[in-house]
Amino acid sequence: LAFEVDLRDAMRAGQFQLVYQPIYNPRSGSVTLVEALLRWDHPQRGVVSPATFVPVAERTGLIKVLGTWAIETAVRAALAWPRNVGVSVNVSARQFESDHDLVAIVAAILRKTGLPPRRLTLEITESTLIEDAPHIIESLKKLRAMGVRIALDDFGTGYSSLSYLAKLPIDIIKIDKTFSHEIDSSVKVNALMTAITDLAHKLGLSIIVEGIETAAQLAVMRRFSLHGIQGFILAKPMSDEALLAIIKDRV
Ligand code: G
Ligand code: G
Ligand code: MN
Ligand code: NA
Repeated sequence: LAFEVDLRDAMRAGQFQLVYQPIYNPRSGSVTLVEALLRWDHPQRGVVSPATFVPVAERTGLIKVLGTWAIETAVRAALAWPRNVGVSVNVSARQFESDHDLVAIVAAILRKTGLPPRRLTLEITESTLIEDAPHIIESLKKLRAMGVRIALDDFGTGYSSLSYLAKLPIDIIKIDKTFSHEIDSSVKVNALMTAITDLAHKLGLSIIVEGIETAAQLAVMRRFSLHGIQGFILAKPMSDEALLAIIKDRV
């Protein structure tokens, strides 16, 4: 529990920050969307990954206040970007709990900052939706009605069938990095990519492929009709200043 106490103090001490990873349009090479990712700049431990502290924050419920901070900070950063560049923020299932009106929170952030709702995407994981909580589906519908886009993150790691996609209130599918990493070795992944992209186009969903690390993976992914590509070979998560420098001459 020392870690939990640490997290609360860290929030108060302003030790959390966001880094930003651009997502590129594979045809034009321009940046269309930017994923915001939490980092904890710990005075003793150094930079701590969200893979370590997000599960703790989820368990303790602190993810609600931390997640709201992340959405507001990302939205404020996006105000400085060109108007065709959106921002994408990860959200956890607990942020949809009934004592925490995420729809009202997002609406208030958009209202007070003036960011057009279309420029905000919220990423939810397949496992969050597979819990099939009707209240989460309801909230997603309200967010979409407001103009906010919803991305299904880590697609391919859960158990959802392709036909299940048709029922979800989503705009974007983010294909998990395990697909990118196996693409040059596996015929099966190729077949799956073909099936997923075909269906997504029929359903009117955009597709982003994440985790592209090598030139070979990039070349293979370019064969598919994608709306966004993301990965270390293109750009790593970076500070808002570094991102601004990139999008100024890439947009
Ligand atoms: O950035 P990195 O690869 O270390 O992220 C690890 C995990 O933490 C990923 O699953 C990512 O979605 C999650 N994560 C990063 N930033 C946030 C955030 O602001 N909110 C939530 N809920 N999860 C985040
Ligand atoms: O679960 P989610 O997709 O939100 O996780 C995003 C995480 O993936 C970020 O923490 C980011 O640091 C990481 N990431 C981004 N690009 C790459 C990549 O090319 N390879 C790997 N292994 N991780 C990546
Ligand atoms: Mn994500
Ligand atoms: Na993902």
